[in-house]
Amino acid sequence: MKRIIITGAGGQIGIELTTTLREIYGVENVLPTDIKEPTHEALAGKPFETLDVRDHARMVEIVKDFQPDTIMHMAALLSATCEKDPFLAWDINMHGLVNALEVAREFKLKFFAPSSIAAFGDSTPKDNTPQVTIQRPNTMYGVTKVSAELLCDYYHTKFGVDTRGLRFPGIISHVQEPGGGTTDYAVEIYFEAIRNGRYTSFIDKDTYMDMMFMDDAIAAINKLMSADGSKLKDRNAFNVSAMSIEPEMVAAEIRKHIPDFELSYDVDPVRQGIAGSWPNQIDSTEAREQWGFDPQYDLAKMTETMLEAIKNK
Ligand code: AKB
Repeated sequence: MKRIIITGAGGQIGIELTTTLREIYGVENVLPTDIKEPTHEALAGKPFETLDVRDHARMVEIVKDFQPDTIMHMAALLSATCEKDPFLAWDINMHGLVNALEVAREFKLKFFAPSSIAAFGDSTPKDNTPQVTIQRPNTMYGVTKVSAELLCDYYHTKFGVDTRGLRFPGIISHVQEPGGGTTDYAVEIYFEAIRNGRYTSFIDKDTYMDMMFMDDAIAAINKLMSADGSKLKDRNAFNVSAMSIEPEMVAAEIRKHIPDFELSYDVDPVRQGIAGSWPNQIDSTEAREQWGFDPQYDLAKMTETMLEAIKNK
């Protein structure tokens, strides 16, 4: 039986990860934690602990009490938020990660942490971006993500911690809207399409970025975590993506359901700059070959699912 602690469980991925893992392993075997008390109905009223991931002593206390075999470290600030306060970003993203890795080492826990397409930079090949390639990001978020990938590999080779990780693209979901990310436009556009029939994008047309529907992201985490470790050539920083899209493509797909949907632009130079430094399309071959990554949602299926779910909220 698995027992899993999740940090940053109140975030966009954390909420749905908690729900899915609880369905698989039972409510009492999955402990969500977050710096803030839960507000989302999926977490409210069930076992939960507040945790600032920078507080190592508190993390140890929770682990000693809950006795998990796995820690999933989801707590991090996203790209645009990191640029607003780079020092705080380093503190939360790196200090939190080291604490979680240390706990995994001390208590022999299996470990998961997400990386991001932000771990690439301007000098990375933009198309069909390989898993192993030039990584010189020029954002604080990207710097913390490359450092995290390296640190997770280090804890595996040096201390034998079973660290695993995925380089996520933008994750699209209807359960919880994300906050502070560059790919957030691709979530907001669906909510605004249903609420107002129009959307003003902060990301410019023809800006291609990788994306994935939440169900595929959660399935990918579970698949990687249950893969036979002896068969994995890599542990961390697997490229995973289901589609490469730009705003006009999303709008065209939405118009198949809402014909008079209007898309306009008011480009945010900070987030546009970040998007421009990321790949257009990453290559997920290693994930497919090493542990069977197999996303089920393309843009059409994702759009239909998003609009239907938001309409029924
Ligand atoms: C962001 O936009 O910051 C995130 C990411 C791609 O890591 N969604």
